[in-house]
Amino acid sequence: MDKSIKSLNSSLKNARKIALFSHENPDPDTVGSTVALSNALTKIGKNVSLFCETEVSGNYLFLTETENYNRDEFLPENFDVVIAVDVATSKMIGRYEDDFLKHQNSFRIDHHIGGDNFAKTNIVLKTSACANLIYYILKLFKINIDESIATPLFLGLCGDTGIFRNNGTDSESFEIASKLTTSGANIRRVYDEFFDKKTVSVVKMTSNSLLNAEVDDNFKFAILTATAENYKKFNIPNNDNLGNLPLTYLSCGYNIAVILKEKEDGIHCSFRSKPDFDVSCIASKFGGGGHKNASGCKLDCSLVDAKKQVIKEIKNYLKSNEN
Ligand SMILES: [Mn+2]
Repeated sequence: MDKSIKSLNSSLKNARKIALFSHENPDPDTVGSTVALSNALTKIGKNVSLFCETEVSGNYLFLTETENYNRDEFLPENFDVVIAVDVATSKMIGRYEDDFLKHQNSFRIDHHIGGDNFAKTNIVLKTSACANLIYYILKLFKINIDESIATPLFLGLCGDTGIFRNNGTDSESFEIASKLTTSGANIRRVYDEFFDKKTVSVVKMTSNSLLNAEVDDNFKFAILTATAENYKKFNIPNNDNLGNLPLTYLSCGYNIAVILKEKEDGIHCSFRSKPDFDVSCIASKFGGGGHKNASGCKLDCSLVDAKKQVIKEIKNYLKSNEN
């Protein structure tokens, strides 16, 4: 066993109270991996508390354990071990950052190679999802993986692989999926209750965004918007996931598609592209980043200004890409 995993093993053995942290604006991998680890530790008699800067709600509630997030107060001295799960940088744990960093027995379990090693012990492995790493760790610790652990891990794996479609998907993703299915993962519930379930208001909101998309047939890109007015009109909570709307325009033959979401703290941009186009170059112009074909950034300006700037950078990128 690797030194950092040994250290986690002995810390967990001696611990009574453990705090687990998911990253802000949570995605299925951080939530699924955290809940799975929590269920595993609870099974071996530990007292586990879950924390996330952002409310974990909506479709995540099909995992009933998500109701346990932020139920307890985070006082670092009350916990023997603190663990950040699928968190690349300490900033991503939001208001808990300072107290987490002060803790003497902190761990980070993550699959982002480029992240900060902000915990006292960092367990980092490049895999398609943090869920895979949690699976390996639980196996090493000889904890039986049952449905209550396999289902949230499957959610995490599906999330980070775009349901086994994106560039991060590899043979290992399918191997872990197979093992989780054997362990009793309820894959039907993950698809039906997390990925496919929508409220009528989300259907109306997304239809509106698709209908009002602007396309550039010359440069082959599409811009979608989710306006604050429509968030209000269709009564969509700020943290609701509108799904992967830009993909619809990629399937219509556009090479780059972006959705601009007008939220309280700024304009959230989410870019998607065909394999030969690198949208992380565009997102990085605005201080964002991500993957080659799926990237994001935030702009602190009006929706109109954001749109202008984004269109300009997409065109610049496509022009330079031509040569
Ligand atoms: Mn992840």
